[in-house]
Amino acid sequence: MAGNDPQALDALWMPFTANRWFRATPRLITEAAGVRYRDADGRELLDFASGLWCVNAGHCHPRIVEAIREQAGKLDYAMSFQLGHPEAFRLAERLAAKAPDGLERVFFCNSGSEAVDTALKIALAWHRQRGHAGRTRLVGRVRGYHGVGFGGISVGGIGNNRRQYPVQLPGTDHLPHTHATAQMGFSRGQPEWGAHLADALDDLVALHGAESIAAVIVEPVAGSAGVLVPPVGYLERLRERCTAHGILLIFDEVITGFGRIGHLFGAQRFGVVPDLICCAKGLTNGAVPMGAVLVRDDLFEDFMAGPELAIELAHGYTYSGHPLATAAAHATLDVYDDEGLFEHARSLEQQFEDRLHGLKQRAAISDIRNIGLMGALDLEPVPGEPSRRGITLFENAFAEGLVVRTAGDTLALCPPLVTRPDELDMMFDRLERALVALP
Ligand code: PXG
Ligand code: PLP
Repeated sequence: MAGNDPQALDALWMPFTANRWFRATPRLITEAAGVRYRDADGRELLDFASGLWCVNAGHCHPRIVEAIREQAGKLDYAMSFQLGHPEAFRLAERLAAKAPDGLERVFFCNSGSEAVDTALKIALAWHRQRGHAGRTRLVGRVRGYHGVGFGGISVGGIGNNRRQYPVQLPGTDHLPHTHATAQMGFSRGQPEWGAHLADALDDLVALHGAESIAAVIVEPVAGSAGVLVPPVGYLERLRERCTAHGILLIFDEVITGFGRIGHLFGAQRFGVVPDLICCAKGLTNGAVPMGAVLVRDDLFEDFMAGPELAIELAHGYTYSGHPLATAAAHATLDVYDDEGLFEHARSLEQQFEDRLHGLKQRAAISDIRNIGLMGALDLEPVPGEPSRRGITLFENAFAEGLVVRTAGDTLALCPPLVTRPDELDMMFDRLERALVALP
């Protein structure tokens, strides 16, 4: 009978997982601390995926754990519409103070997908508010990942995530992605080639008219599609073309935020300021779900023009600025600052790059890419069996005591920012053994 067998794995429909494969060889994690997991068999595993790109300060950081505990006993929940609690306001102030200049308003939600939905809605509503109701088109990018809401998959550019859902947002377009192995294979950091790909926005403008386009959304570094690093000058050019056409630029920094590439936001690393930033994941170190959208101050001000008692933006979540998430975020930001984790991430970058590119001869690898503490490699697929090598690598790595993230035949690596140099070497040593054992 359902519910009585403690070993039963039947009822849970797992997200983005081959459910039958998992049930055949279940891997269950029961504890974690720092850069390590412990599984149900008591084995220790190094986490080379930072959870899913979110546990930047390491698992179960004592200060974050304590902050959540304390908050849970003090204020569990307060109405998020028409009431507030002080710590959410203080968190917004902290984020605004650290964000690129001008991004001074913060809207809270519970995930990256919700952050994307929120940003797209703000973009549409802002143009309408300004009398440009015809600006309805939303532009994403091929191979972009923006979560799994209908908005996010519509501007997203990963075919597998869209194909099953025949009804999506109308009026979306996609810029080309920036990856070209012939021009940038095995590049370290930003490739030199490809800035001109941003000019594809001009083609969309020529086709539809700038007056029909509301926003462009891109990840500064595409994460889920396998760490596609922006070419030198590309983001600058995209910023410049958006400004010229009156189109809002949204950076989806759900992965690139909170130190993953050595700064609070990718915007700061690349020196390019968008009009809105989506973030989540590392905001709370993955300990409690939370997302946020940072918005240019004058956009917010434009919404404040109507009647005093009218709701300016008809949008919000039951759990916007949830007290537990807020407490986790404050403690996480404290840890990033007090432990100097973004500086530490920058200090690890060279070792990470050298070891990553040192894998080239270890297996049939067609490309390797990296920036900050994000890296990826593409395995040559087994002919006729896509994903076979990727899955086998995941299993081999697990057997070696290492958790990695594979998607298809692409391996993505992102160590927690707290990883020590000797631990990073240990992660790569285990990965090398897992690669050498591939078919
Ligand atoms: N935008 C970006 C850029 C993301 O990377 C989302 C939005 C959605 O966030 P939520 O919190 O709704 O999942 C993401 C999430 C992977 C992987 O291994 C990446 C994500 C999530 C899970 C796995 O590539 N990115
Ligand atoms: N569905 C129903 C029936 C609801 O009442 C609500 C919120 O009140 C939602 C969905 C949205 O939930 P959330 O605010 O947690 O996103």
